[in-house]
Amino acid sequence: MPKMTPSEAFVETMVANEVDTIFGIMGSAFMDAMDIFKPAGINLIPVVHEQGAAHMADGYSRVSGRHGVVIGQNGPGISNCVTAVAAAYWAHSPVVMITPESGTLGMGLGGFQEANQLPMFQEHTKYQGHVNHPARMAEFTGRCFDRAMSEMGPTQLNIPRDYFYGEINVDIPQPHRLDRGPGGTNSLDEAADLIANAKFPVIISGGGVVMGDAVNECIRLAERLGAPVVNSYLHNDSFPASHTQWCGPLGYQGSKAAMKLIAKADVVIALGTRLGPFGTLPQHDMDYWPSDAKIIQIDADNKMLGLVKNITVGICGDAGAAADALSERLEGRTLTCDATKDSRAQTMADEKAAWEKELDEWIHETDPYSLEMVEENAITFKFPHPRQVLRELEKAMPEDVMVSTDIGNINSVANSYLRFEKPRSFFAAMSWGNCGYAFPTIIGAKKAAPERPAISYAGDGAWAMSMVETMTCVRHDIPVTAVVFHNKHWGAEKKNQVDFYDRRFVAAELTDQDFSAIAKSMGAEAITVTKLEEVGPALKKAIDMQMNHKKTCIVEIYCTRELGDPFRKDALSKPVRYLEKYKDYI
Ligand SMILES: Cc1ncc(C[n+]2csc(CCOP(=O)(O)OP(=O)(O)O)c2C)c(N)n1
Ligand SMILES: [Mg+2]
Repeated sequence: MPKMTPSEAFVETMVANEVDTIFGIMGSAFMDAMDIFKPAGINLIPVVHEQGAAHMADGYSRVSGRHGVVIGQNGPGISNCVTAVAAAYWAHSPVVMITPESGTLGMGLGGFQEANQLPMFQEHTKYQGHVNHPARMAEFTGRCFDRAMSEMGPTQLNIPRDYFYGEINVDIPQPHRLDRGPGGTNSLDEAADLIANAKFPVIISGGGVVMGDAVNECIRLAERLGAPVVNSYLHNDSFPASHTQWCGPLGYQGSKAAMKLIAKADVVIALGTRLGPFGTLPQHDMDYWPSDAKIIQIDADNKMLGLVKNITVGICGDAGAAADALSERLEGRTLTCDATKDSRAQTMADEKAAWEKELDEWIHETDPYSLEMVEENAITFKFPHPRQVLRELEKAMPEDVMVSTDIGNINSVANSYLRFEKPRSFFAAMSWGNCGYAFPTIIGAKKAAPERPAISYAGDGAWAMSMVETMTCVRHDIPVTAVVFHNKHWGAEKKNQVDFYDRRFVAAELTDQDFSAIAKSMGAEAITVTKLEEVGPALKKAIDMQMNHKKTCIVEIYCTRELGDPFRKDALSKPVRYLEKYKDYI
């Protein structure tokens, strides 16, 4: 076994895992290893804030399917990453969070930047490797990289800073990757029989189809059945939008066509989706989930089978291999639904056309508060309506685009207007739902796929949380396009104050900052948009800057202050007060 230092063992194990990019901010805790990143072929991209680094690692791995790697200084550098690692967890991204820790000889004495770093990430990682002896550096490093892939989520590699030093004899472990299969024969046979007897089967194409590169297999199964395919919540890139059987996304601000069609299902094939609770809640005042339907759920993680929804058959398998195994079992068989293929195709086309028409006509929100905002705007600024802006952006999207969206009212409404032709194109904060997600994530995505146009969406509140990473784009030549919806309030949460708290606005207003000027001062380009007809040309110009001149451009779009349906209608209720002091607050 060759002699080396633990730093060398750590770096060589990353090399064995083909790591060439790490996001983070330097620190003394890992400087001995950092010193040899360059000769190892590893580029450490210094960011502005470590949360941005972990989001970048998430975006990087969501586009490429490779590991996203983050590193920071022990204590505060590491705690800055927690929010973003949680987002990566819910996106199932193979992010490896490297957390150098205080030295073993001082731990527990309350020294500088000392923290117990494993509990911080306990809930947001699939595996935590703690290097408990310098001789085991390569072993734990390798295991963190293996488990991030096999467990489909972030892992943490915790390294006491004194363990980078010394002399060890070690063989660098080679990566182990799982060879996944279609799932058990019995469950596949049972599922095929259910499908064969289904009258109105519907497929939900989920994140597993994206991550498993299984779109073609999903198409094959869908075409054999002539079944509608709906995207699971925020996985709008899991089926090509141009396909006649694509019916749009379920969930918050999703497609009414998708919801109406799945409501008719007698058999649902949930392919690569955990059927997360938020993603199947009633929307548009429709309780569309087909409670009497038989559900076939396919997930690579057995723990997701039947967790949220009652299922009839659970298949623990790879989305692509399972879809193919089902298609093979259906080959040459006459299916009950064959007889109605044409009429079902017509139903699908009709529902899709009705939803498109509704979207085209749905220019602005029509609740009393929004109407007041619209009226006020008509005599003051004359800014465009968010829905119209989103439609114009949709029309101006370049081919092969990657889009990330933030958390906010306009970003959520965007769900209806974001359609994709290929997987690994749409990145949202998933179930974690943190503001400040979209911009750093698209920077990581762009780093992994520089040949693809990259666009982030954010509201003015969320933008301000994350805009400092504009400097990362400028400093390190990672050109992206950032769309900022400027409506001068924390709209999404304010909507709850409109609906439930009698418009008693607390902490909801944002005063008007000049985000274009701020962006320019960070070295980026900026376009300010105040009229609808400027939206499309502004996006196109910004994409031209990104693709042909390697320039980051912020497209700041002023919008009316109207607000679409709120996020958590399901979880809020009208206030009740018992104390005299608060009696009017109902
Ligand atoms: C980190 C974080 N803080 C707070 C929230 C709660 N929250 C959800 S949406 C929202 C408002 C977002 O405002 P903005 O970005 O301006 O978008 P808008 O809703 O106005 O379109 C807030 C505060 C959150 N989701 N994440
Ligand atoms: Mg806002």
